[in-house]
This record gives sequence, C-alpha cells and structure tokens, in this order.
Amino acid sequence: MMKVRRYLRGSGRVLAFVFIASVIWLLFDMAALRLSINDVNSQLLRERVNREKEIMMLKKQQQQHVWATQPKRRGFKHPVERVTRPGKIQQSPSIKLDEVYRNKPDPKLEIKPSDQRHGGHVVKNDSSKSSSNQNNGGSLLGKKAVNLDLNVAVANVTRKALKKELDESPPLARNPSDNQDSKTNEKVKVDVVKSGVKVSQPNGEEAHPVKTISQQTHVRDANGKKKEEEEEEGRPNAGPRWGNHSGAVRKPGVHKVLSLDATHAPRDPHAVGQFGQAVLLPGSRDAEVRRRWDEGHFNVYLSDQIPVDRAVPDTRPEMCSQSLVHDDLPTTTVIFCFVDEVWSTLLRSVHSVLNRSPPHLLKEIILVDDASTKDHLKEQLDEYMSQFPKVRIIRLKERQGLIRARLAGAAVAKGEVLTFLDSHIECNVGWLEPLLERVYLDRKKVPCPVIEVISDKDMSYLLVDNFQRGIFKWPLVFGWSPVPEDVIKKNNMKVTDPIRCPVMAGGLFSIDKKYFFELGAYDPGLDVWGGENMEISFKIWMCGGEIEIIPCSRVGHIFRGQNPYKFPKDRQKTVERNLARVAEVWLDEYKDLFYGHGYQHLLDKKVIDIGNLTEQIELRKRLKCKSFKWYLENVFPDMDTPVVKAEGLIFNRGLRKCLALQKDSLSFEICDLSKKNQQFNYTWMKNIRHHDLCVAAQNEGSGFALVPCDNSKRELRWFYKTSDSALTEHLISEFVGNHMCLEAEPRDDSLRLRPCQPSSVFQKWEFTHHYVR
Ligand code: UD2
Ligand code: MN
Repeated sequence: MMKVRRYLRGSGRVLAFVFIASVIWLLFDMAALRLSINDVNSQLLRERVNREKEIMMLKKQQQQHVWATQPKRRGFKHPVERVTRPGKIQQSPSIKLDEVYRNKPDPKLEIKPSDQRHGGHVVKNDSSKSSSNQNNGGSLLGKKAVNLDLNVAVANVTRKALKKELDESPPLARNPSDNQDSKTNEKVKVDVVKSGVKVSQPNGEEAHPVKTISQQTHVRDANGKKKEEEEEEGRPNAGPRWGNHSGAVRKPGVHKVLSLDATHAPRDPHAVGQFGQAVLLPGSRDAEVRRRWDEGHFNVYLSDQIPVDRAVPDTRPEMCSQSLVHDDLPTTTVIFCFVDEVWSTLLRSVHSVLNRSPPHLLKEIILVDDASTKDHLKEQLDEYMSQFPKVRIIRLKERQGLIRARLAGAAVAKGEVLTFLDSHIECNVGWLEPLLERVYLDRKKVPCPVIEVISDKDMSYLLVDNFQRGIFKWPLVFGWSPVPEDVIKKNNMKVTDPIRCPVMAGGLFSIDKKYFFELGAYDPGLDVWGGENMEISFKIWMCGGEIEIIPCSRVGHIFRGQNPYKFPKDRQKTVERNLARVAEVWLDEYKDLFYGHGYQHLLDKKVIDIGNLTEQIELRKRLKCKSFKWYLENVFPDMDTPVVKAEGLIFNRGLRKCLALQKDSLSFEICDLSKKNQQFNYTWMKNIRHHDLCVAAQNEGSGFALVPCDNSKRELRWFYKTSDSALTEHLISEFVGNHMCLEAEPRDDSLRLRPCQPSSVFQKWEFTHHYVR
C-alpha cells in the first residue's frame, strides 16, 4: 500500500493520470468505431437488401415477360394458371379484380359526359339513382350500372340493330317465379329416326311470345324515347348492366370489339365464387360435396352455391379490347347439346352467352336435350328458359349422342353462323365478335375460342398459357401443345394473333352454317361421344378450310375426369368405333399408324362393326379433299410421322447378305441398294412388306410364306426391336407361340422359323433406315 502511494506521488501521479485518461479515450474511441462500423454495416445491409429486392423485381418482371411471350412446354395436359397470379391478369375495361377487392372506384369505369351519348339518348351513370335492389357493396360496386356505351361511330346499321336489341332484353338471371308474364317458350319437336335426324316443327315458324324483362318495364317519354332513369329506378335488377368500353373508331365499317358484360357489376359481389374466384369449402361439407360429385363429376354442391350469372375476370390479352371488327358481322345460333347436365352449370352456360354477347349478333340459343332423364331438365327448364325469348329447347326422343344432337340443333338453326358450346361453360367478355369476324373474313375459317379452365374442384376460373393449339398423337388422341418457337419467331406472332390449329378440342367453335352443311356436317354414323373432333378437323383442313384458335375469344369449360352420363353401349367400344370410322375415311395409308398403336383388334370385322362408310368416302371424293399426307406436311409439319417404322434393305448379320424377292419366294443376295427386289418396308402393322406382298409365318414349325398383305392377319405381324430387348434385332412371329424367330440358314441361303436365340447372329436383322426405334 505504501509502495502504491509512493508511485502516485509527484511525477508518478501525472503518469498514472495520463495512463487512465488514455485508457478512457481508447474505450470511447473503440465504442465510436464500433458504432460507425455498425452504421456502415447496416448501410451495407440496407443496400444489399435493396439490391436483392431490385434483382428479385427484375427477375419477376423477366419471368412475367417470358411467361407472357414464351409459353412453357408442359406436355400434353392443358396448362392452367390461377387468374390471381400477380402481373398476369391483363384486363380489358370490364372488370378490374383488384379494384373490386379494394372497393375503390375504377376511374376508367366512370363515364365522362362526352362519352355518354349514344344513338340519341343519354346513357345514365348517376350512382345516386342506383336501384335499391342493386346492393352492390363498395363504392365501385355501388356505382350505378351503366347502359351500353355504344361505340359512337359504329356504322348506322349496326347501331340501329344494336339499339333495337338493347331496347329488348338485358338478360339477367331470374327466378322463374319472378316472371309474372312468362309464357311457355315455344319448343321445336324433333323426331329422331335411327339412321339420322328427322326434324319436324309442328308449329311452323318459331315465335317467342314471352316479353323480356326490360320490355315490360321500359317507360317511354312523349317523344318515344326510352326514359331510362325511371325505368331503372322502378325495378329490381335494373339493367342493362353492360360493362363500359371506349368508343373511338379508326376506320369506317369497323368498330372496336364490344366488351359487353351485363355482369360487370354483379348483384351480389360477395357471393360465393363471384369473379371466378376459387372457393374453399369448410371440411364439414366434404360429405355433401362427395355425395353430389357424381351428378356431374365436378363439385356440383359448390356450383349450386355460385350465382348462375356470376362475373368472371376478363382474361383476354390487353390488346384484344382494342381490336377492330366489322360492323356487319353475321349472326349466330349458339347450340348447346346436353344430357343430364347439372342445373346450375347449364344455366350459367346460357347466362354467360346472354350476358356477354352483342344482342344483335345472337340470333338464338338452341338447347338440344339429348333425352336427359333428370327431372330438373324438363318442365323446370322449360319454365326457366321461357323468360328468354332467344332460347329454344329441342328435345330428342331417344338418346342420340352429342354428334347427332348437334346435327339436330344445326338443322333448325336460323343464324348465319353456328356456334357450338358444351353445356358447362362460361363465355368471357368479348368472346363472340372475334369468332364471327374470322368467319366474316373467310367463310371457310372455323374459329375456336381459347378454352380456359373452370376448376372442377373449387370452380375458379383459370387462365391457360398463350400460344396453345390443339393437336393429336397416335392413336388419334387429342391434346394441347404450344406452337413451336420457330413458328412464333418466323411469323413474329403476337399473343392476340389467330393460331392455326391442327385439331380442335371439339366442343367450342363457330362455323358458317352453309359451309358446315357443304362439308357434310358431322358423319352421322358417329355415336354418342368421341372422335367427332378429329373427323371435323381433318375434313375442314383437307377439304379447303382452316381451324384457328382466337386468343381474343375466351370461354371457360369444366373439364371433368369422367363422363357423368351413361353410354348406351360400352364407352370404350363406342369411342374406338368412332375413331376407326374416322381413320378409314380420312387417314389414307396413315391409318396403319392408328391401328398400329394398340387398335389392331379393330381390324377384325367379327369383333367390331364400324358401319357403312360409303357415303363418307363419296363425300370426300365429291369435295375433292386433299390427302392426309398433305395435311401432315402442311398443317401439322412438326408432327414427326413416318408412314413406316423402317425401310430399305434387310441385312442379315450372320449371313452378311440382304433379303431379296425372287419370283414368289424369298432368298438372299449380296446387298445392293439400287435393286428394287431388295427393298422392303417394316410397317406400323408390323408387316414385312414388299409392295402388296407380306412375309407370313406359317403354323408352328412349317416356316414362312409370301402372301398378299392384309392388316387384319396376325400371321403377317413380326415383332421387332432395335434395343431394350433380350431379342434385339430379332423378327419374332406374333402368330406362332413360343417365340419363333425368322432365321437365315447359312447352308443354302434359305429362310426359316426357329426358336428364338438371343445370341444367334443368323436371327439378327437390320433395316437401312429406322424411323422409329
Ligand atoms: C370434349 C369436347 C366435347 C366433345 C368431346 C368429344 C371440349 C371442351 N369438349 O369432351 O365437346 O367434342 O370432347 O366427343 O372441347 N352430350 C350429349 N349427349 C351425349 C354425350 C354428351 O348431348 O350422349 C353433351 C354433353 O352434355 C356436353 C357435350 O355433349 O354438353 C360434350 O360432352 P362432354 O362435356 O362430356 O365432353 P368433354 O368436354 O369431355
Ligand atoms: Mn365438356
């Protein structure tokens, strides 16, 4: 202690003070340094986070760009996307989903005074005068529904037609009991005879006695002008509730496609499934969902909760709402055929057409009831549809199947264009005009909408990828595939351009009525379901027409896992038989590919009767249709379809010579590509063929023979594999049991059948060209 005191005395004290001070200074300095390091760190961190955010954003944008411009290859399934995917939904003026959800008014939906004139009368948009029953929720939704803001410069004739139609009915979903005035809708009776369809209309001309909702409530002033304010004040569900669309026109004779949508401000915006949104039902409903599933093979229970006139998001590519169509488009008859369709989906299908089609173009809707058995499709349906003068119901006495049911509808259609739709669809905004425009431009064009997906489980409306087209794979199996990249690049294709479509899906398309009948319509020998899409597709392309998918026309469809209705005969046999008819009439030498992909059994006439084809073959001749080879080369060139599996010389590895035809028998010669008698084909029917002669296995042990080719004969079939088989390069008879192989006999250069030996080189054969391994 004394020592310490001594140190702290005099100069020692100063030294100690300096020491302590520098320690304190150092401590402060370090703390400051640490603070500044933290600062720098956090600064760096912030920068990094920002940079990462930027990179993420960039990536996202790039992805979205790629997504929008280059569809992913997703194989054969219909590629779908949820509409809610950010950045994907490209909306035209009718619905803005996000705005709807934020309950914010969409300024673009406001009608400016200068926009309000149409055909001499003012279109109302005064929200204070909303109909009391139109409980629309938020400010946008509470906004007054606007009348159709007609394109000011639409040609007079169109305007008049439109006005007339609009003065009639804005079709809204209603309960039949609401309709005091409804009278029974006229029905056309159709007697169907076995061989085809005989149509009789006992009442002669069609008449629609029922007045429309708006006709009943229209109030006209002294000058005869419609007083829309009074009209809309005074009635529930005031309509028409058309979506707005801007009206500048660039050329005389054309107008911007009408984005009509009577559901753009739906009555109940909070309804289940509204705006095509997915619905997640509580687990407690599972049993009910399961119980009702089989009624339609989709979530019938849920469908019944969703409004039959729900809004769906406008999924068209942005440019679509700007595209121009002609003022004098042809009218159309929409034909729905159905068997035991679920009530709510059938109604939703019909409403979607009524609510989103320009009335002047929709001549009528024909519902062809293919002998349904369900009660709701009888009087209840008659009564409901009697509200809508444009809807006609045709009832088939016997089940005919969708092909002959469509023919029955077509036979009585009054529109210039037939538009076929399945009975569980929802047409999107602006769906009709782009289809009719294509027919208008060329009556031999057969346009199809993009078929979007309504989920069978949650009933949401899902988008599909761009640039998808319908194709087939062997044995005539329909599927979707993207347009090849090089075609998109070469043609500088935009997402809105029509897409050449080798095969249509079948359910949804428009066709000029006269042209449909010129083409011989459908082969009436096709039964119930399946294959008719192949038939009409080949017929259209090969006989001078074109099938297109029109990206600006979009229709949602419920794809079901199974057919929810019964087939009068076995389902598989029915479809196979239909396909065989198509193959026989249209595929020429390529029909081998159809049969060769698992349908050999159809060649046995004792097993299946595909019916008489004379008329169909005559029709093809009469129409001077092109060959299937032409179709493959010109319409579907990216389909790699060699007409034979292998061809050229057949080289025997042991003998080192080639098979040669001499008179009526086979022997071996030194291989010579130029010699015709050494040329053979190995066909899809597994025949070894030289012109009309085929190599036939004889009964076990007795060798082979050369006989006239006949696809139905099993003795002409030789199994051959170039790899992945113990018996690689062996020609194994499918006719003779116990694996008998074709073998070269070195002693006398002859040919015989011997038990197969994997290692025997005298049993190994090689063709000059192998197209399929
Ligand atoms: C697809 C087509 C469908 C048809 C079928 C092949 C789409 C969206 N759908 O199958 O239109 O081309 O391939 O044949 O491209 N129907 C009858 N009577 C019957 C059977 C069916 O009227 O005996 C009706 C049925 O109610 C429905 C329509 O025909 O409205 C099509 O049948 P589907 O929906 O079962 O066919 P889908 O979509 O599986
Ligand atoms: Mn369908």
